[in-house]
Amino acid sequence: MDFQLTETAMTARDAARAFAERLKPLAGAWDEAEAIPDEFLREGGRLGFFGLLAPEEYGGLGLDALSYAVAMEELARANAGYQGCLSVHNSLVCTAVSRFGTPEQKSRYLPKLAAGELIGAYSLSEPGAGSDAGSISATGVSVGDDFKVDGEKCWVSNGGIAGLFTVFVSTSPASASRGISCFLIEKGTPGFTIGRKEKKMGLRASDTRAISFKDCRVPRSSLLGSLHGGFKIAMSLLDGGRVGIGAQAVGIAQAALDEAVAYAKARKQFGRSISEFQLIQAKIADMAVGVDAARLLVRRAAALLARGARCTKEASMAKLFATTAANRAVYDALQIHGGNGYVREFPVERYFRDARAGEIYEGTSEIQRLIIAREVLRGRAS
Ligand code: COS
Repeated sequence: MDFQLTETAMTARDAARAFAERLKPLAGAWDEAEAIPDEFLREGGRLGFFGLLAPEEYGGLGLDALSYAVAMEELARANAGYQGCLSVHNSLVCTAVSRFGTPEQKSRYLPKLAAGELIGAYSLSEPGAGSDAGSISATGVSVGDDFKVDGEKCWVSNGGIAGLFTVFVSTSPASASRGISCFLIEKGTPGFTIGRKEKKMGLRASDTRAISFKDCRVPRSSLLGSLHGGFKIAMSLLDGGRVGIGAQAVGIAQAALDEAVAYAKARKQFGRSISEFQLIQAKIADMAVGVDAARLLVRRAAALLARGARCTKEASMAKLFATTAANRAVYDALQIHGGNGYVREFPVERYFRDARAGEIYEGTSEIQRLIIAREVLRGRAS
């Protein structure tokens, strides 16, 4: 494995870092407001951040997965709520359309997605189908030239700001996960309702909704990929999505480490800086090891993805390790801050809340372990 970043990855990192410097001071206010101001969604679009993975011929930047992961880490280090919005849009929606879309679907959606004029959302989970994603009960029934979609979906990141949703429904309930199909459904389609906004613990700037469909007619042309082929689309997209969540965790962990180091050097107790105390140093050392190891696992999975190789095991390893390391890092960073870590004046309180989602969404840590164990037992080599 080459540990040197490519020119493209370094350019992506520097561009993301420059934008991140503007996003960082705004993160606390957006967390309080539980929203990203429209002007910053537009600005992200203008700068290309909504088209990171979309092919150049459709107006995107066509970044490889490694350069993308490096950019995602920088953005999450500054403002994880904003990065969470970009991660879902790029990894789960732009990639869905570019990999599985028909030429018509690509030309209809990708230029707008890449420009950030259309924001994407991914809708798989249901109130009764979380970890067991194959058990979804929303249905799509063929009626003439259309499909009639009915059912409830939840935990839809970007739900309140998206214009295009990848919606997974059962088109053959008797076939369970082998009877799931994916439809591209536009906001405003009659019978499609955007529901309540979730009051989340962290990543609060990112807009998460429940959505529902009642007698919602969508044309056959909105089917993404093959009929009943949706589960594999959902799973293979999540491989890439999990690399994005791993990168998010690395960014949050790095931010927590940065704050912990600065605070430990500045804070004086017992007549000296607390950074001189070995119990503080042990925490800083553990955080630094966690950040570096997580970054390496994320970049390995991203490098595999960039080569077009299947990276199910490596993506799950990266997500599992990075989100665990991030939660440990934010815990220690908060502890180093003492009482000041427990109030909103200092950003570690937000990092603590933001990091928690990583062990839950796009597959819990328990599901990542299950996936890793299955892949290892099947003898899939890295
Ligand atoms: N890429 C491509 N295909 C995949 C795949 C992947 N990463 N993972 C599974 N598949 C395929 C399998 O090869 C299998 O294909 P065949 O029908 O040809 O045999 C099919 O999909 C079914 O796979 P499997 O039998 O492993 O499915 P399970 O129902 O046992 O579920 C888990 C597997 C638990 C891993 C899956 O449900 C999962 O990831 N759950 C978590 C869902 C999640 O992350 N939700 C959050 C959504 S975003 S908030």
